[in-house]
Amino acid sequence: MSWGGIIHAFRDRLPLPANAKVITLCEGNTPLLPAPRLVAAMGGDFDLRLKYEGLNPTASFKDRGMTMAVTHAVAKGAKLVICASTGNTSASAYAARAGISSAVIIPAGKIALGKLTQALIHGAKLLPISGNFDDALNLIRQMSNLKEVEVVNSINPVRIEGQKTASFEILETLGQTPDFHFLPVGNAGNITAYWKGFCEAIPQGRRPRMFGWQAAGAAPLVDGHPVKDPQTIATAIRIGNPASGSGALTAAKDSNGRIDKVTDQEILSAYQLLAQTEGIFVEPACAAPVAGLRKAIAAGWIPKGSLVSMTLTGHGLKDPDTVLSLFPNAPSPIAPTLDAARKALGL
Ligand code: AN7
Repeated sequence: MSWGGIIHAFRDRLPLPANAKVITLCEGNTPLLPAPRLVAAMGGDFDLRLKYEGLNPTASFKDRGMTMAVTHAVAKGAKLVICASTGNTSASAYAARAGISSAVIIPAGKIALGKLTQALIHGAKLLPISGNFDDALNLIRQMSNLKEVEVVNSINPVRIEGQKTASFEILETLGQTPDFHFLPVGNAGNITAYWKGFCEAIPQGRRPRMFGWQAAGAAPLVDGHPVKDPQTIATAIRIGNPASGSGALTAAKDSNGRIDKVTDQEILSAYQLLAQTEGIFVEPACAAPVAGLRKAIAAGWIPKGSLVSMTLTGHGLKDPDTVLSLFPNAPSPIAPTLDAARKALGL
């Protein structure tokens, strides 16, 4: 049977207005890929499965929450949806699908190129601010009382409801409970959602230990206080005061997991290792849990034979500039001859 999106698949587990017209791009049902070469390269000895959320319609996990948020907004009669975003929040695509308007508040100059192009092509009104994501979210909170607009940030609880469906899919695909679940943490909506999903699907008994990863320059939950001027190459998680921070801390505490941090250098190294050992291209934020896994292996936290699942939240094509910064010297042209090709390839 063809896949009809997460609302269609999990309607009995999602709060929806009766008779709501479902706004969907058939998000969800993303692959859960084994990654033995990555584990071996890191010196581990366990089974790793990667939930590749970059294969959603707008190329990030945000689509799961946005089908819910825009379906609700349309049911309420909203004509304009608005959100603050580090770029992935896919409101513009779902608003276009619904035939309503969208506006996106973004930190000026700190949005990955691919994300900017998506918002532009879907016709969103872009409001760059001279500030960071936390400032954008503050502004959104002030706008949430305007009656003309529906706020579709993750402070909107139906977003979390949609995102929890990834946990359902992981459990269904595996047919068993992973020992650990790894994922990046920015505004902390996703880890909150995954934990909700695992708790709902497994009301009693063993659940995965949740290991969430922040970037070292933007690690308020690890450092124990908001970070005023968060800095990291992983722009998607450049967030100093996460709206769902308490949800992340609860997930870590209740699952006997942890929230930890990795440096930009560790992120960039894991980003390349994942691409080169497994053929999976992600944006830098998604490499935070990959770098975290390396740290966890080195620390001896992952027992031999464990089953580890990990969310790769967004596709690498979102952020071509980061790749180009790692490979600044494009090769110069050679003559189109066998000799020249052999020489260039060292054959
Ligand atoms: C690829 O787009 O916050 O911890 O506004 O795009 O749920 O915030 C993006 C977040 C991880 C962090 N990976 O998830 C936004 C935005 C990617 C992301 C996160 C984001 P949360």
